[in-house]
Amino acid sequence: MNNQKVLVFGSGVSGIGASRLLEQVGKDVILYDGNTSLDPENMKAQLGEGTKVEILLGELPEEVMKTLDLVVMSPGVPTDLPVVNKMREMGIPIWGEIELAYTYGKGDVLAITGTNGKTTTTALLGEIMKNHTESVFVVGNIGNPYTTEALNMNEKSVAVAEVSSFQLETIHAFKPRVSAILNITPDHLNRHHTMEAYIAAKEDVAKNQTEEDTCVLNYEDEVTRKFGETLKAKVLYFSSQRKLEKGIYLDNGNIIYKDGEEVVLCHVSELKLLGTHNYENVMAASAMAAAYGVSMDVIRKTIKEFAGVAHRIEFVCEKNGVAYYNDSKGTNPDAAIKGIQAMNRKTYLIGGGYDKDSEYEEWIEAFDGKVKKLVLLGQTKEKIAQAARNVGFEEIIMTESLEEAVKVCSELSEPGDAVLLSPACASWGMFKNYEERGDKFKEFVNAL
Ligand code: UMA
Repeated sequence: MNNQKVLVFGSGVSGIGASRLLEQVGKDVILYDGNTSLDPENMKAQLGEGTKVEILLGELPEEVMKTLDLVVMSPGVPTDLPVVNKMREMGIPIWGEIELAYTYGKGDVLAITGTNGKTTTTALLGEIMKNHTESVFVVGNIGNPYTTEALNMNEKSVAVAEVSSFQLETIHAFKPRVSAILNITPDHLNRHHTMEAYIAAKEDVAKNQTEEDTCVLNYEDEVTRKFGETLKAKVLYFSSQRKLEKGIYLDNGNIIYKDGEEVVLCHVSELKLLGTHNYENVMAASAMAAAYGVSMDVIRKTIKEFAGVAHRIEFVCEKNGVAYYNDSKGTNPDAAIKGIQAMNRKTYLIGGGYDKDSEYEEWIEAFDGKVKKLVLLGQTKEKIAQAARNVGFEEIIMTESLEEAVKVCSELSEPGDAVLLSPACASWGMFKNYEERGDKFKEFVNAL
């Protein structure tokens, strides 16, 4: 890359990572952010001691634009802002942080995109790869910017990258050895404007892949299934609904990999992850690993051990035959519906918290006979109790704290039951954030 003067647009974790990388490879860097209330000193501190990165806030003057050889966009900055269009018209190349990291990173890339399940699949594939080889980096939308790790990679490294549609809008040469699109349903339409544009951004994950690469796709998603027919890369489908001629699928609860002969990876009851959406994530990660050449033994061992991403239907432990799950990330009724749907045992459900003006009836209707007691706490407990009665659910216990809720559940539950924290509410008022709430829950459970 010969470009000398580079503007990094956006000063969040992504912009900081990109600026540091660029500075390390000898570029003149301007870190730019539209938000004038940011503190430049704080930004300098994040960039590290002795940084020469110039900081610019507010309007971006045209005189500055004229000096630029390259712009590196943060994912959250829309690519059709007037100022970005202007720079494009001036002929300045516009890259995303993924393109930048890919340019300087070494080794192979395994990239995961999709509307739902990206983070779990990325984390699981990261674990599989760590059990397969030494130098593995789990990066991207998952929260660890790819740019932060790029210069630590060598020829034998593997980057397992979660890539969002925002990040894919600004790739050019980015070419994963193995890619996956898990599913595509409407999301982020305020940014992409149309479903077509959103789909196109996701599909770009495979645009530079060639015959020696593989793209893993969901056979049960019409969009991704059809996309597979257009690809140069090898395609490996996964399906939770039917047997496939070639690929990975669920058959009577068994996860089967078929490339010629059928290999049983495991039965879903051997997994710690729960719910069909998670079985799909397991299949996608396994298919990607298999396509990369990881042995079935390593895949099998890792998928059975994987307890999920922290706070998302995370398996905590089993005590006295009762399985405890932490779904503190279930901060709204929609997310909490996924939590209860994933349970395959009778469940003591802990809910309630900060009031975000949500309605709870739909959540309670999704209990589907599985909830033995709804154990409530926090500001919303009366409101949820009322919603429950409105839809004919009366099995309610009121508590004063999370600790008390855990205690009540442990006393009432019997072997074979589950206890699930999936509050359908934010944690504020009782905890700093959902992470702290989930960590406390785990602490109370482990202390039982
Ligand atoms: N900014 C401007 N002008 C604008 C918009 C934003 O100057 O018009 C500035 C803001 O003032 C702010 C900065 O841009 O200072 C924020 O940049 P950012 O939104 O790209 O946020 P980062 O902190 O850099 O985090 C980004 C991803 N954020 C988004 O895509 C919104 C993170 O994904 C990602 O983990 C991180 O890079 C590392 O790669 C988060 C996310 O919400 C988790 N992703 C979406 C999702 O998962 O649904 C796509």
